[in-house]
Amino acid sequence: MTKKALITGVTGQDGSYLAEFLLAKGYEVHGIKRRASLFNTARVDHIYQDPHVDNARFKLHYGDLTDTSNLTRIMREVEPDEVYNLGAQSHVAVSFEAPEYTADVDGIGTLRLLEAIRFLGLEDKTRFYQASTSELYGLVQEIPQKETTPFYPRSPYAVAKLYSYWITVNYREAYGMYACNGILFNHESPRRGETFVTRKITRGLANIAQGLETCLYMGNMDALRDWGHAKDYVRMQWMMLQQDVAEDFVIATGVQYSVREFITWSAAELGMTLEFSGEGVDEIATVAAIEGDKAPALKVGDVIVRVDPRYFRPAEVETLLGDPAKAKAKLGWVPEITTQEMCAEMVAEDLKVAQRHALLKLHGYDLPVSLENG
Ligand code: NDP
Ligand code: GDR
Repeated sequence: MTKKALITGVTGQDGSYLAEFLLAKGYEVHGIKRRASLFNTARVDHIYQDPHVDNARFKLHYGDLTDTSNLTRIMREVEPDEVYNLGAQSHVAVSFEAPEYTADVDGIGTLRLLEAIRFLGLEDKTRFYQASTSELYGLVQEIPQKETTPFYPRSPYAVAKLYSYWITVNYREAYGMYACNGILFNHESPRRGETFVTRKITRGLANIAQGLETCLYMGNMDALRDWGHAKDYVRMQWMMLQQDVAEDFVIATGVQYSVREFITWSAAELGMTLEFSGEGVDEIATVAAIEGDKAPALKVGDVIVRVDPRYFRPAEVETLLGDPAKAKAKLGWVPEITTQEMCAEMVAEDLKVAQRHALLKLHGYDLPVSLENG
């Protein structure tokens, strides 16, 4: 029997990799996408299947995590074997601007899905994965963080996700549902949203190298994160739903780096050596040396990174470092892609796009480069 999976957030970074992964495993994959005024399926267009042909295994449904009847109807239509709740307002800084919406989507949205499963009597059939997060640890109580480390959320996003974490545990305990949390540390890829720090850096520096932007404005460059590759992490999401007993797992690399280090590596991928000077809001990074031909728009002495306090958060999570020992011991999961390899892949992809834009610009077709920041 073909297994059916339902993915919320299928148009996002993880949703797109997970959909690919499950299709390759032979699943019928249903995804929930939001109505938007522009196309919002760029990350899944390559796996789109014409619904008019027979045996299409990738199906999209309009929906929203704020809409109970919509979620319940889709759940009834699909009767999935596995639900992956990846949909969220996932930007921590934005959650301070839109706390109520974030609580509704990232907190109550999870309850709506769990209740839909229960209401339809699917408790024994449908397994549920909740996209929990290292942000739950916030102001860290223990280093490194593992499944038993106490939570201390530091943003409306993290507080909403705390609700989702516990309601998932609660439905497992109260109703015997196969429901589990993956407590995932930061994971990135060339498909990462442009306003998360890694992608902001790789895209921004590639644009600067090609003369499409002049300076990258950053927030807290001292922040430390445990960054893995999204491809490795979606594999683990699936593995968590294949066990005999539902359990929660930390997924991380076990290594942490600073935002400044990520900037340094990204610049190096473009042939640049950077020199950081100044402190706090006056810190800058200057081009100290250039090799190769990836940064034709720059010369030694150019200042290409500055601090803009608007990117500081009202309450910051300074350091996160995960301990993935349980995932390794119980599931045999280890990440296959290192943080540096991931950085190189992201820079290479963003450079290709920047080079195309630069070429068009050279020939008089000046496409606007989106300067939306985050
Ligand atoms: P993205 O921001 O790339 O994707 C989020 C997805 O959720 C998008 O498809 C988005 O749709 C959708 N979405 C947003 N709001 C709603 C809503 N109201 N109703 C339905 N769908 C909605 O996130 P990631 O792929 O990076 O992360 C996936 C999940 O994992 C999220 O829940 C995130 O919080 C969590 N997480 C992520 C980590 C990471 O480092 N990436 C680490 C730990 C947890 P649209 O495309 O239309 O915007
Ligand atoms: P995070 O990711 O908040 O950890 O949440 P993000 O990449 O946004 O920030 C990581 C760290 O970098 C610092 N930072 C900046 N961040 C952004 N976005 N823009 C900047 O200019 C900037 N300068 C410094 C931040 O302050 C922070 O310390 C991500 C999301 O994917 C969540 O959904 C997920 O739950 C967690 O990772 C794990």
